[in-house]
Amino acid sequence: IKNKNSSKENTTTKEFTKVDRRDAKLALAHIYVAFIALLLGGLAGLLQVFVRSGQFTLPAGINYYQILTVHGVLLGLILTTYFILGFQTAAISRTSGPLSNKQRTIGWVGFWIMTIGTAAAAIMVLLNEASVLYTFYAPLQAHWIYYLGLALVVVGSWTVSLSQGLRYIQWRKENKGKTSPLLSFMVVVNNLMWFVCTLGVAAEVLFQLLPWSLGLVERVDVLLSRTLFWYFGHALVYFWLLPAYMIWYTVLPKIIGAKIFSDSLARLAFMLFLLFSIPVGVHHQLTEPGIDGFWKFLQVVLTFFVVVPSLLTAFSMFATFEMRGRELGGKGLFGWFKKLPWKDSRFLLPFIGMVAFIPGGAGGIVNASYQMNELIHNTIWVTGHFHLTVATTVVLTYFGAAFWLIPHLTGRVLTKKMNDLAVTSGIMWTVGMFIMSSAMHIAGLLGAPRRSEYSTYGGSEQAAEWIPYQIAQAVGGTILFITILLIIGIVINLIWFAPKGEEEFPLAELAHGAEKTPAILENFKLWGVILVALILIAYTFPIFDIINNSPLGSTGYKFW
Ligand code: HAS
Ligand code: CU
Repeated sequence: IKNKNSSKENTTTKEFTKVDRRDAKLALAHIYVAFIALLLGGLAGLLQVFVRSGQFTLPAGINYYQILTVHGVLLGLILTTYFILGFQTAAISRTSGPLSNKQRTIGWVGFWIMTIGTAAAAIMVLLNEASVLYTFYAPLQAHWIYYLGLALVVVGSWTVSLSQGLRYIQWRKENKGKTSPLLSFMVVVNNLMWFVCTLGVAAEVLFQLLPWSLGLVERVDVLLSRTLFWYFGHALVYFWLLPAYMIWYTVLPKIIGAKIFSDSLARLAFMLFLLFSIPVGVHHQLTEPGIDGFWKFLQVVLTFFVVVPSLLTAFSMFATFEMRGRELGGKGLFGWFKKLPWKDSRFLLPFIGMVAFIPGGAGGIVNASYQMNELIHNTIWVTGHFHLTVATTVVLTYFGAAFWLIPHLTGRVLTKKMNDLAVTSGIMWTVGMFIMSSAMHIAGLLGAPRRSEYSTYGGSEQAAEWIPYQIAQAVGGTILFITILLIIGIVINLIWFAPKGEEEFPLAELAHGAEKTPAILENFKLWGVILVALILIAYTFPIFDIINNSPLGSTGYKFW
């Protein structure tokens, strides 16, 4: 019987449940690179915690800052960007439909530009010509090929995003007046945010770092370069987070047998991220001289705005879980909690990620509060913060998704045995990260610096206090590395050895009776104008001031 009241406008007319083999290849290529980066970046992390424990010295003249660069670049930039673009390609193909040949070719061109850039940057780091960490702060100066390589990664990522955007535009042309598929919409918002924020780092690399490292100019304006970097850098962390939110909003409800709580709320949250992710970068520069207090204040206020969509997300996820648990007969205040599918790795890993985001997000609010930032800035507390946010919330969600996405793309299935191993990996990750990240937070409050090699600081009493926490970090880090090996094992199974079959790309429907999505949420022109206005308000004066009041700038330094 047809339900006359079902809100047809809100549902996609066509379902693309069967994977398109050619799109699957493109998505998988990205995911392979992501997991290679996980293995190598994880190994670098293991070496780092060993060095910082004071019990180990790196062999063969390898330098601590070299492996720290490998770790940050491979995990923070390469693993994330490749996984995101691979996942998004699959998501677009699943919700808007298979890419056209032209769109797919654009995707492949982007993939190869990124990969050539990654290889170029990696070679420079391995040659010890670029031990400048993933933030590549001037006046530390790397070999120009390192900067060029990272620039190619950015240009390649634009190209891959373009192929996704073109498919979305095609959908909208073919389905005039209809609300676009939620997941496709989210992909496009994330790509737009990425494009606008990467303009900052592209300008930094192109106009400042490349001419300077090539010797065309002698000096670089350090404050300007850092400001352009953080214009990009804060939105970067949301570029990592939004794919996790895509999975929370559209995939998790399906896995637990529920529907999407509200399409409009999810779209609104994404639009708010688009608006407020960029004009907040100065909260990474609160201790820097040369930016007027008023602009720091304004960007701190905007930072508190960008917390709102995360709180919206927390609320609607909680509501989805509770409603489903009660539907299954959960009684009392917390009875519903027991009804959730705890043994399903596709649910458990992202769920642990959500729980980790409660202290992770709270730590972010501490960081953004000017007075408290004075205490924690440049301490290892910050490292603890981002190991909860990106290295737990985000990557546990990615892992949970990889366990259905990879077999979906390779035409295999996640067996019960692999699922159980995946659950174990989630628990081990939680234990390892809890130990490591708690130790980092506490040591940070005791004043331990971040980004620094082991040192007793000439036998100082304060530094002696940090050592037990550094040993705890080594214990946590070791558990994490063992977990990475287990995860790589599962991934290898899913690529080559799991039984053939059809693993679904789980995608929830909208709850019945949900309100119609207001068309204004898809009005990219309107939001674009507001976005540009916010960026101009938050950045014009500070950048004008910086350029006008800058001293000569700095020559390059190579300390390693
Ligand atoms: Fe951050 C530094 C502020 C979020 C990553 N951050 C960093 C760095 C990284 C990073 C990598 O203002 C270091 C960069 C560097 O190398 O220097 N951060 C924030 C704020 C937020 C925030 C206000 N950060 C993130 C996310 C990241 C990330 C997300 C990666 C993915 N961060 C800062 C600041 C600094 C900083 C300063 C500079 C510090 C300095 O001085 O250097 C907010 O977006 C957080 C909002 C989130 C919440 C939590 C909502 C909770 C949810 C969970 C729902 C759970 C459910 C389950 C439903 C308020 C959504 C519940 C079930 C149960 C049973 C309980
Ligand atoms: Cu930030």
